[in-house]
Amino acid sequence: MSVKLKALVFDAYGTLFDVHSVVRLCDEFWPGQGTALSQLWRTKQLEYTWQRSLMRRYKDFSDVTVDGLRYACAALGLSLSELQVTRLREAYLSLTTFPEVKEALGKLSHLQLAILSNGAPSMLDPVVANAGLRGVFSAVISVDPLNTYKPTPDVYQLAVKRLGVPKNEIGFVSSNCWDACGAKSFGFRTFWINRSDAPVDRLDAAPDHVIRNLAELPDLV
Ligand code: LAC
Repeated sequence: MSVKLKALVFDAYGTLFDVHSVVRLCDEFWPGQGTALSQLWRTKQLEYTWQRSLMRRYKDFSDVTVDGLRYACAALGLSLSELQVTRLREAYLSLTTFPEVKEALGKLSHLQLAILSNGAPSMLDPVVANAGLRGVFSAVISVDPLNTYKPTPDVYQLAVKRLGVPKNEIGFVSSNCWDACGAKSFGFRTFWINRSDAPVDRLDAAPDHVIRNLAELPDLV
């Protein structure tokens, strides 16, 4: 029987906020290329967080995101103006939430709810506010003070410290399987939102629960 959870900590990008909601603007700039660009952009954005963490060359997530965009455009042969960089950087501040997010969070309000994200505070605060979620979370925690990225264990420890809740009473929710595995390896009870029916990452720290979307979460906690 699992310990009763006191808090739920959510990943931001891909879990609450749909990073691919930029596809429409990308398609406006480069017709027909939006989906391919958005996929490669996200892939490189994440790779750069892992590579920079290993290299100990932290740069904040807003700049890493732009680096991923520049790479993806170059790889796809798309010319990218500085105005387009600015527009797409801004688009990250008003990403849409997945359709079930607000209702699911409403059903979880008996728990302490928080966000723990790679995002810089200058990105997280606006995206949370623009989605109308400001009052929902007791803490919006960024990796930024640590100058490193997930899945470094120190990052997950930030949530323990900030919430004042022991790690075995914290549930961690992420659609990024490697993030759910990192959180499991650290000691959280983990919920992987497997939106695309993907296989589990082979990291010897499989998530405790695998669900299709956040609507399934309230029945499990
Ligand atoms: C985040 C990335 C992993 O929000 O999506 O931390």
